[in-house]
Amino acid sequence: MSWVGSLFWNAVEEAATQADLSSEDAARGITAAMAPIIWLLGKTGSGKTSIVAQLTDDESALIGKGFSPCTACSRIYDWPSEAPVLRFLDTRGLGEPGYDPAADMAFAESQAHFLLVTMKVEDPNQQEVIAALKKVRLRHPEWPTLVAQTGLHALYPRDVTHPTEYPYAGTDADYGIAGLSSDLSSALRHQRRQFEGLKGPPPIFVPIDFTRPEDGYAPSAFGLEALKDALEKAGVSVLREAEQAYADSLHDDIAGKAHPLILGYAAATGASGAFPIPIVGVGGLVAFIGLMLRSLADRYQLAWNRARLSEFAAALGVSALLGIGVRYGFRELVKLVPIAGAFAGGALNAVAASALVYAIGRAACVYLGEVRKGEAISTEDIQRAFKRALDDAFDRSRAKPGTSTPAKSPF
Ligand SMILES: Nc1nc2c(ncn2[C@@H]2O[C@H](COP(=O)(O)OP(=O)(O)OP(=O)(O)O)[C@@H](O)[C@H]2O)c(=O)[nH]1
Ligand SMILES: [Mg+2]
Repeated sequence: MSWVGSLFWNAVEEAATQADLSSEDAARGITAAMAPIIWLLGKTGSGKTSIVAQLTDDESALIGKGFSPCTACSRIYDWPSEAPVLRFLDTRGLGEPGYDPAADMAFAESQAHFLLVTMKVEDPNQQEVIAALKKVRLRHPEWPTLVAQTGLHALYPRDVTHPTEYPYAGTDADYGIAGLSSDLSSALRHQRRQFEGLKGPPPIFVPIDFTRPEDGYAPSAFGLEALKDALEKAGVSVLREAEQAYADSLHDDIAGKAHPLILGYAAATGASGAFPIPIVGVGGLVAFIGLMLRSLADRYQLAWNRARLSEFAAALGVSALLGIGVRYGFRELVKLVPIAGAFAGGALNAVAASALVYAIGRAACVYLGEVRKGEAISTEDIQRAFKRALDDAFDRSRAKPGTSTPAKSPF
């Protein structure tokens, strides 16, 4: 057995020791533990749950009818649910008479990595939200903060609908406001000014309008793409990939259905960059590969054994693994080569680790698919899937092949 085969074997053996946990529960637990949490903060009725519903397609996200506060206690939504790469912490709205948010705020602050503040643009009275945010930022000035300014059409002149092109693009605090109706532009500006003096970098503002179909505004999720772009810009780089994985999971083939799972493990491995989550070491990486391989085999209703792992490792090819490592200018893969039965110590570059997990997962689907169908194993197909997945991951991390180690986690 090659060293790659032994590596996989050890990893899968290790995963088997956690047999009391189903592979699906393990995937959900591990990925959720590593996924960044976005905290929705705002007054009651400002559109927090509407944002969660739009971004996650989760039908259990209950949106208020506008008469009374809707979300009564904090709830975490996992996206995608089977192996989350992102989590949304929806909270009870501020500003209800008699509600002291101190305990809920402390809980949210202990969980979150990122803030998404919501405010209805027609509501100038945001002192409570701003005060809460300022306190949080005093302790966490580095937390990326997005401000969704919601309910735009409330301040449109009579008979005006949404512009055909989203007009609020740009970088400074006044972006996109010039040329709008004066009520709307002054309301947007008034809210933005209240963030002056916030510790840490200024927030990113995203005007949106998520209406019900019967309101008659098209599109009903005006600004949704801008919100996703802003989330990506602020460091939530996994969002688009998670959407793709989710779309693939609706397909009929097992590989498509397994995409979120692979992405979940890859993202969990590479969680770093914008979020203060520790990078897994080599041991962690091997464990993740083992758990992922076990989950994938379960999906294909197959089990790994020594022969299959050897075959898969041989198809992948040690030279392919190491050759790709050199091509991308990272030497991290060398740390995986066991020296006298033990791995070289040290943390692994999160980008390399995460790309590697992703690529092994995608290649394993090709291998397992062929085994399941009883087809001859195609080394070419397996290597092609592996290389394509690695390329995808590195494209996303904006690495320049052969130049330097990529700076940004791909997921
Ligand atoms: N026009 C408009 N209405 C919105 C927008 N976002 C939410 N709404 C509406 O505002 C109401 C409250 O929305 P929710 O998403 O439940 O607000 P919330 O912040 O979760 O409210 P609580 O759970 O009470 O704290 C609903 O009727 C939504 O349809 C928006 O961007 N534009
Ligand atoms: Mg709500």
